[in-house]
Amino acid sequence: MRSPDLGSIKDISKQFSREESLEVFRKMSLIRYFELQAKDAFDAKLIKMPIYLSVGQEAVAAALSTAYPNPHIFGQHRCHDLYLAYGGDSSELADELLHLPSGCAKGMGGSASIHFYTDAVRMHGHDGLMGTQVPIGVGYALATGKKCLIVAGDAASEEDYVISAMGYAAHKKAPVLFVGMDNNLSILTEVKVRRNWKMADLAKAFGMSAVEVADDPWIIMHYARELSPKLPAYLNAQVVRHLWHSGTGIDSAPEWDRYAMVKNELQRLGLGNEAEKIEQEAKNFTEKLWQDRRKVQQESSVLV
Ligand SMILES: Cc1ncc(C[n+]2csc(CCOP(=O)(O)OP(=O)(O)O)c2C)c(N)n1
Ligand SMILES: [Mg+2]
Repeated sequence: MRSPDLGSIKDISKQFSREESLEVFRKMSLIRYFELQAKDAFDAKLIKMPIYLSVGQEAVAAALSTAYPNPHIFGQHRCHDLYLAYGGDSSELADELLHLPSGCAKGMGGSASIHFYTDAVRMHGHDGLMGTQVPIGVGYALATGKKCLIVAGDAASEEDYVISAMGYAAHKKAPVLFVGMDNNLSILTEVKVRRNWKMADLAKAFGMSAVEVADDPWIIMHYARELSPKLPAYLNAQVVRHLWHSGTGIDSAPEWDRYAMVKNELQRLGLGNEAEKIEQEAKNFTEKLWQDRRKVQQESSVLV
């Protein structure tokens, strides 16, 4: 069953410092407003490749980057959220989407295949085939012994090679936190049409610790910390995709808007003014960033 309250714990937000709560909201705001600017650029036909936006799904990446720091990251096609939350360069992501050679994948990867690898942010690019990041990430974790974060959508998780890789990771104790970014959709097909089992149950059957919760960032932080010493482990997060699978359209009102809910909660915690300031800063920052990068694109020859 889907619910914005799934797995909620009363007053969980009060267990986190004011700095952590505001840090998560800062990252959510960066993602939300960066993505809305990317949407504008796409609508203005400045982006010629398919785009997979994270609008609505911001909270999980923001919370993970705070509570599960510095992993090797293996994401999939919808991954602007992970990239921005973990500190990927926002200018290089805008350039990537605008096909500029200064993009994080030299303008050749586009939205689905962003790659950003530095000592601080270790995000491995995706090849566009659903779920391949899972066996690749498991192999990486086992070969290097390094802590990994592997994120897969509710549909990608159904691929046979994903399930077998998870079973192997459990057997060999790979240092991986698996996160199911579960927006209930494979393009337009809901989970209940596709299967009668849950990823968290499957992970448990393999012997992993596993939870299924909604995308409340305080809950995600709580479980990310609880699961970290027990890797491999699995966290299924119910999220809401506000825009089309690919592109910028809207089919219907979202099931919930976690961004607005987090703002309300910050108000309840007495952090309303700080939150407003953070939101305004994110709006200003991303607007200026995209204006600048669009100008660079205009002056280049990439769209000729
Ligand atoms: C192996 C493979 N099969 C089909 C596709 C086409 N395809 C791309 S994304 C997608 C749905 C992905 O759903 P999910 O993993 O839940 O991620 P979401 O887009 O919902 O974030 C499909 C069917 C593909 N890219 N790769
Ligand atoms: Mg999905």
